[in-house]
Amino acid sequence: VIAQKTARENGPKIDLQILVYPVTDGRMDSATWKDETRQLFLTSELMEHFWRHYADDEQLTDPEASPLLADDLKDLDGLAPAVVLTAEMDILRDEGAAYAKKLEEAGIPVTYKDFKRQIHGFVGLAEALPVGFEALDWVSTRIDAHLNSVDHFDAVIVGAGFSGMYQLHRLREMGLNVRVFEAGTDVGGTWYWNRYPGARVDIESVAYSYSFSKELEQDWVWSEKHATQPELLEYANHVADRFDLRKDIQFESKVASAHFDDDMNEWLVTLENGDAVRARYLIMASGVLSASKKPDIAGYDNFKGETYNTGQWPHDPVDFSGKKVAVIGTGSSGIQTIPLVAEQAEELVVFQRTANFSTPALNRTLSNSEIDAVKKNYPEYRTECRKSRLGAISPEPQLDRAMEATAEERESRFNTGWETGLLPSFFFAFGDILTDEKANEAAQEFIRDRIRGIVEDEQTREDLLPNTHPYGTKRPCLDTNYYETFNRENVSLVNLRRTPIDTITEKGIKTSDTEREFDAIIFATGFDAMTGPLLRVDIRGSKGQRLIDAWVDGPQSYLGIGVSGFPNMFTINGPSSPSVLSNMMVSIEQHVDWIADCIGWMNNNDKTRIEPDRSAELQWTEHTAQMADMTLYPQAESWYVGANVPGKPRTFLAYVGGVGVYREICDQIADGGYYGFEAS
Ligand code: NA7
Repeated sequence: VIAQKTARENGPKIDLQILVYPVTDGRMDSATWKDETRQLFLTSELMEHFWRHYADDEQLTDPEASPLLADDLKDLDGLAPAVVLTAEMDILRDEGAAYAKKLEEAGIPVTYKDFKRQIHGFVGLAEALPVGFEALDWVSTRIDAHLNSVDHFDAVIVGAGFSGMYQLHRLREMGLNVRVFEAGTDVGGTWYWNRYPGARVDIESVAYSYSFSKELEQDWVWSEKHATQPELLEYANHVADRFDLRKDIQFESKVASAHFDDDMNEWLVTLENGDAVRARYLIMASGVLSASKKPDIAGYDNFKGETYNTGQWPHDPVDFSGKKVAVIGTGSSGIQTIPLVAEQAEELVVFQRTANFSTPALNRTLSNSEIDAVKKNYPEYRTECRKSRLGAISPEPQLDRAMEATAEERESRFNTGWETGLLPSFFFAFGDILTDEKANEAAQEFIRDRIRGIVEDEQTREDLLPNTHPYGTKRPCLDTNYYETFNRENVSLVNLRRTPIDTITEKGIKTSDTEREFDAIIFATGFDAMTGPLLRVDIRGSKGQRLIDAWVDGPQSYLGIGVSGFPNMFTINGPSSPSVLSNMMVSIEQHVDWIADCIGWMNNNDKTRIEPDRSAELQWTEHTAQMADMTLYPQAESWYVGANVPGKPRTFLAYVGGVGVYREICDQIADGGYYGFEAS
């Protein structure tokens, strides 16, 4: 009544009205008023006694006693936003709900909550009925949200790598108001952080590029078969300039938490510096290999010399000339950087825990005629990539079984694979390399033979032979002179399976047999893949549930896009989507387009909340695991299963069914009205 009256009579400004099971209607005839089962604590008889104390018959229906009966709310200027709370088992429930509705219809911002199974007075009985505290929390959150009013966006995107950049572009084209938060000082994601010497993409550049803009596709010229990190970063910058993306990206802004607000159906996103915004949609474009892993090596902090992490390389070039350098780790990052560091350093010692399969990248500059040929056929080329298994179509995949071919045929195909210098060569040589142990063993032996033919020192050669896991079940690598580098005088290998690291010391690295001194140590020890970038943000979904708790036994997700209990959150390339098993650009574009279409559908259908239903999520999670179990992937201690992070639950983190099949499934789900999602 006071809120109305001040608005009507230009009285003091009321900022927010908080109505706790309010009395709004002197007619005393609502359904809950008359309901026998609700005569608890506050009965109709007692309430009528109160009414009569204040008002005579005529005053009962005066809006200054019964605010519900005012008929000028729409015309009132400056009526305060309202927070309305009712108790379900209260005789006043209906009139409180009716008033909330009336305010809303008059265009006043209202948050309304009916506390189920509660009686009148429950908030004041918090000591006896703890749900009262919940109600107090709810009210204080509402007050907080009102006082600390923050900027509102339709969507917040976390990360300005290739996925966040394109997602921003798509949503902005739809007319949405979007804010991107990026920890780095500029765009590029993976290619912004991984600046180590030798960093390159290992999918052909013409395929690892955006397809959404025909003009971009035609204008940009890739100089090499596999672009270097500087060229990829230049491409990211070009795209940011071309589509004027930076104006909606806030750099040096690391997201600390994202909490879902069930009443408003929106996310409160808070940065590490405490700044916050609200958004209807939260899109995690935070990458899959972006949470750099502090290696689990004793004495990590002891070393007094220079340390580098390939995943967080300095922006200024590092000069290793005349230095004694150690590299720990022989995954893609280590294998790419070792040959270049070896050329500079006085001495390089490589610490290898697991010998990995690597084949030559045979990188080269692209000729004009090659580039023209691709550009002429780009539409067909992109279509084929999207339909394929890996999102890349060179060389042509063969489907027959390796062990049904003659030994000569196998040798010939593997040989071609070795000589094409493309990552999928060995996967594509036969149809069963990743499903049949013997087929895989044949590929392994071929590669081991090649290594034997390159490495001169007998012990080093033996140590470099990968024999702990099937080919491809740890991410295979493409290299330039990796094995040849071990023939250099200044390079040596330490096999940590024979002489494990005891500790890092002030001066170097102590293995079980000796201590070596270094000027610099390069850690190429990998990432907390797939789930790390999501779980490093304090994400809390509906009813405050933490993502880290929901995923305590491993990630569960529907399509790798959404998580039950975390409404309006989308994960680009999330766990149980093809993601890391594919050409990331193809998968990124597919997810971004799907998410944009879904948000468009929500808006067109007046829906404000969407999340996967739990059964659809469980089915997809099980399907993902079953598909992986049909392959050799689970046999390796790889980051694909989380084995590289101590304590991480072991689950296969990607969808092996292929990007073409996966896209078809996602499209069918969307066409079927977002089957498996609950939208309201
Ligand atoms: P990876 O592929 O995870 O490689 C990390 C390497 O570091 C790998 O050889 C690990 O040996 C080694 N490592 C990790 N921890 C240790 C400790 N504590 N001691 C010794 N060695 C260790 O990461 P990358 O950055 O190379 O590549 C990641 C992906 O980026 C790559 O697959 C591409 O998709 C792009 P391990 O094999 O665990 O025995």
